[in-house]
Amino acid sequence: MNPNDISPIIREKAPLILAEIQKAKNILLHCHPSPDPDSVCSALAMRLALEQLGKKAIVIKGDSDKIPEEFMHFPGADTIVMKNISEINLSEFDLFIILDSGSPEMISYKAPPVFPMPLRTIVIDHHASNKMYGDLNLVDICSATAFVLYQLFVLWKIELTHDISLNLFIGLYTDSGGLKYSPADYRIFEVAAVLVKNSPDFVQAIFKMENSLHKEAIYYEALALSSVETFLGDNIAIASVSSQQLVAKGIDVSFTHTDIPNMLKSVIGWNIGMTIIEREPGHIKVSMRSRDVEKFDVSKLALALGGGGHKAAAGTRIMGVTLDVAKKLVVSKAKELYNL
Ligand SMILES: [Mn+2]
Repeated sequence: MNPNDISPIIREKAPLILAEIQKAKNILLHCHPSPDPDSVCSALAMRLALEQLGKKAIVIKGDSDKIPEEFMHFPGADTIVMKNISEINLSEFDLFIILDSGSPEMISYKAPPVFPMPLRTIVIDHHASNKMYGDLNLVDICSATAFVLYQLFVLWKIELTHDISLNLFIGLYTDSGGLKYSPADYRIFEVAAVLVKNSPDFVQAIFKMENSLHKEAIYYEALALSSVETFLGDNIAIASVSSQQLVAKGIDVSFTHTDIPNMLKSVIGWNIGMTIIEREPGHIKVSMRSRDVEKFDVSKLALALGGGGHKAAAGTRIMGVTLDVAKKLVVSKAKELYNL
């Protein structure tokens, strides 16, 4: 990547973040609830970079019961500490680098930490909806947190080892939908080229991740796809699954993170694809994808419902209501927001 192509905001914040790191002794990193590869790989790559800077850092698993099995081959995944933020002693740390998390609920929705926290906090993210809640915030709206980290590491002169490169590549590749989601540009291909040169086993790593499905994931897809309903002149397609249905089929909620909203929005005329999943009674997770980000910016809908995300991909949680009530709420908000 040509040094001139590094984002101005990253160039501006890189020395400030490095100064905070140099002051710190023990650094905390986390995976966000329902972690995706960008969350896990960014945390792992940052931990390795911090080690090069002579710092002690740990990655905690966060809210999820466990890290998905298909992520456990990411370099360093075996070092993830199986704790949530409420289960660790924060006074043992002097810096918390919060990656890929637009709001405190993305650190933990079970027990969102209160800001300002007793330790220094740095937020590094790529979501437009980021609430800038850290002591220091670096938010560059781009393809992946891994892409922001790559630029920081170049500026900090971190050696892009195999393990750092593979983690960054997996984060960038997955969060950009295979280097194609908006706002993809030529820079991510240049960065991807450098990263895979340093980690030629990327093909096997991506294969392992994409081909480690459990049968429950397929059973879930069947349930979700057979539930599809359309609303507001077919503009919105919703797949919804209740916790009772999940339990009856023996499907753990960890199997509900699939690409159903994307599949739905790929249908001509279905401008927003959505899943509304009752993870457990009173806990509804909504994931949305848009096929027309100008007319149907889903980050607005997610924000109106207490969540956040990007124009093309966003989500929220709705607590304390039934699946039907949540569905009606989402549809009525969409009707209002998009004048349908
Ligand atoms: Mn991300």
